[in-house]
Amino acid sequence: MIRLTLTLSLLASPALATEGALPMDQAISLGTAENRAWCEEQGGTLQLSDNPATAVDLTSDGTADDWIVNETGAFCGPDYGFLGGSGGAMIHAVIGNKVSSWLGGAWMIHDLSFTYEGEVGPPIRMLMLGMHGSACDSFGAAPCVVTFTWDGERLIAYAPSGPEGE
Ligand SMILES: [Ca+2]
Repeated sequence: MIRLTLTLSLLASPALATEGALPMDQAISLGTAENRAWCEEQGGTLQLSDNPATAVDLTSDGTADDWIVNETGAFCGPDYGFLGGSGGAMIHAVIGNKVSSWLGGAWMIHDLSFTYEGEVGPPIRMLMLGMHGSACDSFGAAPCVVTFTWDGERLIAYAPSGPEGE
């Protein structure tokens, strides 16, 4: 029954266009606002890597008007140093004016289709983040991938279950 409900809700999900998509510079500014302000409080200036933003389609509306802004290599200069650590650096998904942020080491986008009773459902766009093991209720170096999908209003994740899969 759960499978059927999931399948029906997936089939009924419309592809929603992103309203108010931002140009790259504004997406970078919005995504990095918190660390930029923090760095300025330290007396520094946040410097980003050469290409911190990637245009992607996270909303499945067919338009790569959403952004992943990656702070890997971000530096609070001249004196404070690099941001990030063993858990990676801040990765921001900017969809319109909505920012979702995580500490992560890597990201990728993948489409997944479920098959039910021999029929392949429509693809679901997934943002996959490689994160610190603590995000998966494990130790730091443990493999930990958390997947997010756009529900029309926000990016949602499947909540990790307990270690026994309960
Ligand atoms: Ca889009």
